[in-house]
Amino acid sequence: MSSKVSVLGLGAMGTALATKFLENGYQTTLWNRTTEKAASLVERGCRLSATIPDALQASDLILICLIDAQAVKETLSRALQSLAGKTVINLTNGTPDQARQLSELVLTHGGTEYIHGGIMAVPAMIGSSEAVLLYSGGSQENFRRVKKDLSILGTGKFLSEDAGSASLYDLALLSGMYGLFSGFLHATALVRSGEKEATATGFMSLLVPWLSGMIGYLGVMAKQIDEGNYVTQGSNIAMQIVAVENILEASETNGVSADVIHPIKSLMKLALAAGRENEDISALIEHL
Ligand code: FVH
Repeated sequence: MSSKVSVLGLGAMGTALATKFLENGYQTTLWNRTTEKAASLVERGCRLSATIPDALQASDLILICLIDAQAVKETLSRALQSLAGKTVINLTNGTPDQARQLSELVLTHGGTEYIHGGIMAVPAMIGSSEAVLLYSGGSQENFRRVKKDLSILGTGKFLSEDAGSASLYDLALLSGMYGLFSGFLHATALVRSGEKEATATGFMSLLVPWLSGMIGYLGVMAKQIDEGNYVTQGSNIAMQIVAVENILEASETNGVSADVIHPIKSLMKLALAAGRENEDISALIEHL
């Protein structure tokens, strides 16, 4: 366990991370491109580094949370000589390949460890057990050395020694979330377009139980996918495409964009062309 940490990046998330370390008694050193953002944390006891090398030299445990991988690369490239002996935890969203490239950059410049993290939480959740942080890269043995430090931020899950693994799962989980949000937005727009009095909050009493039921069905679909057996449970694709076409027609009539619905119709058409009319919607995975 370390008693010092340097946090690079003081956006909404970096600030939440630094706050938790400070509250847990760590000597917390900060660096941010825009130094003014550090003011309130410095008032509370954090140290502010004027340069990136200074921030790296202040601690052996380095947390990075910037907007994207390019910003991380640019930032580290200005302090490569200070990476030796450092354990770098990069919590910046990115692709698996970007994580692997950053891992190589850190390790070839003498870094002790590069661990990539995917934060499955919003800033207000940081520090609670509901905040799940996925980690990968380095060895499980080395992860154990920093596990206690990282537990301050939330529930940590080490996935694999491949630095890209945490990003893969992070992006996959976000993909699920954006699919859900897209459906919610379209459904709400459709209801509001057809009912003058309808409100988004009022619609929740129908939408939430419906989606909860459908979430329960994901387990059935997952089993079908794993077994490669898409025999319908009663809702075949030939029937479902008719409903999707009706959604598209009603949306057009009401002047609601159906941009988020069109892709599933395209996939259904591909599945039908492949003779899958009697299969379940899980079969669409074969066309992704
Ligand atoms: N906030 C959230 O809900 C999500 C939750 C899940 C994880 N994400 C990821 O966390 C990364 C940072 O997100 P953030 O919310 O802190 O983002 P911002 O508040 O926009 O802060 C961005 C920071 O990045 C710095 N920055 C931007 N460009 C550069 C650059 N070229 N060189 C150095 N630093 C750069 C920016 O600095 P400044 O604008 O204050 O000077 C902020 O520190 C992100 O990957 C999320 O996907 C958050």
